[in-house]
Amino acid sequence: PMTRSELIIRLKEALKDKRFQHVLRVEETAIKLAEQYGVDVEKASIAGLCHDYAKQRPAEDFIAEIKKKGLNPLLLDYGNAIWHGVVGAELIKDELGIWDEDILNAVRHHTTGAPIMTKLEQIIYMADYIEPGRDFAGVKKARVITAANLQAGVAYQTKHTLTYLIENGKPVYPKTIDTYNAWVPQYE
Ligand code: DGI
Ligand code: FE
Ligand code: FE
Ligand code: FE
Repeated sequence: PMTRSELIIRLKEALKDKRFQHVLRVEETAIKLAEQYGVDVEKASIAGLCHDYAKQRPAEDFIAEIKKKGLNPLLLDYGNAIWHGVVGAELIKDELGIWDEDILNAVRHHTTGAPIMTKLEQIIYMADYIEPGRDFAGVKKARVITAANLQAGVAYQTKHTLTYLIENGKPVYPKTIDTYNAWVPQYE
């Protein structure tokens, strides 16, 4: 398997510097949350590093992968925002040789969340949202809530992201709504 430093080299090649710096901060945040919440720190590190591996790939790469792997054709109605996690996980498997399904599911669900998420998946979902470079109204509150209760953090992000999508007239991927229904009424 690939070492952390080999993975870093591949990520530097795949990403612009701004995005590369973001993944380093997501890794650091994910490691801290993993230590706090009793999750495998090694998996948190690798998932944090590779969660946006496919972010800068052209649409044609994702469309080819959706067809090659027989993924849900509904994906074709969306774009990079949805593809880079769900389809990106397949590219990570093919190109980086990372086959650990816990890590791949954390990548798959890092943008939309999912109704059922392991603690590792919750950690990557939250680390991406609250890493120290993030600066939006509500990020401080998101950090405080996540430090106190991981599930409440997931609910907070899910509610705010869905609100943002609706206020801006963006298409909502069905899984994003499923995540809302599973987390917000129960954990907010
Ligand atoms: O890749 P990052 O920028 O680090 O973060 P991300 O993968 O969490 O992507 C965040 C963006 O994805 C954010 O602008 C909201 C958007 N997003 C989340 N759920 C949906 C969505 N966009 C659409 N169109 N539909 C969704 O359901
Ligand atoms: Fe992302
Ligand atoms: Fe995110
Ligand atoms: Fe990210």
